[in-house]
Amino acid sequence: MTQPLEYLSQAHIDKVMTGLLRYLVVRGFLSHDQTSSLLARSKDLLDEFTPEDHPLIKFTTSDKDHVGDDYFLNSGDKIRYFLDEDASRQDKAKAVNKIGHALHELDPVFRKVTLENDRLKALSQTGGAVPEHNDSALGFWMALEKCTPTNGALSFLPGSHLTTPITKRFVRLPGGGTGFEQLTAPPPPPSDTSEKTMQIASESASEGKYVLEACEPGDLVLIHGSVLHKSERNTSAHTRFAYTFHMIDSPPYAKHDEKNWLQPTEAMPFSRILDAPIGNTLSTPIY
Ligand SMILES: O=C(O)CCC(=O)C(=O)O
Repeated sequence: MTQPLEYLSQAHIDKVMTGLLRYLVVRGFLSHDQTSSLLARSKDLLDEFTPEDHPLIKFTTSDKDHVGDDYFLNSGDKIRYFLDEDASRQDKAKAVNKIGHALHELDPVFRKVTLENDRLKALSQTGGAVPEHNDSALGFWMALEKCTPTNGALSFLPGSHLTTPITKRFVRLPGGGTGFEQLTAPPPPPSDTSEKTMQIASESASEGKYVLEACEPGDLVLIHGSVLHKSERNTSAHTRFAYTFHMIDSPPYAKHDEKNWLQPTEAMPFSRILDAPIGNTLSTPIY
């Protein structure tokens, strides 16, 4: 760690790095004001959404996959609305599953807590804590409301980062649209992982017992790129707003593959949190 963080101790980091649960919850990472402003802005964005203009609703007779793919693939430098599978058009909060993908660039409130946030910069300098993987990304997930077992709190499969290597990737297909590409040789676990650790991880993952992580508004969850995680359907009467983004290594230290669905544009290149990588964390698969 390059500098002490008042909300995250080295002991806490060490516990995560040596345990089977490869994610890290930082309680109260966002201040009350930050959390409220993100939540209020999210609700404003929902209010601004006009379902009748959404291409997947407007062009009901056209090729839905094509329209949907274009709407998604060209959203990297825009603020767009992605609908739930069984979207009810009456209730926008229920119909919209996600708003993205350039909130952190285009929306001043989101920009402030993402790109102009000293706490986040300091956290990113926490060398070795939760580094990113070559083929995946380090997830930052922030609860904007209370997350409970019935409103879609995240859960994680202990040991899965060791036992379930990434075998496929979501790509832009040469003929247009998106699909999954099989990885021929997923990275093996590091040679210094002991047999005992592998055995414990494998037993734990095969039990399939996910650990649910209830969160309070403002809590941050850092998610290792290989750990299996999910959230169940929100069956409650309560919304569960969350803000999430991912970090990757950047040029000249790493090349962004042209097959990745998200592509920087000249008008909107990827923003940097750090000017230079933290030595040994760069593009190193960490298990
Ligand atoms: O918010 C969710 O339900 C899932 C988020 C997630 O999986 C992620 O940010 O990686």
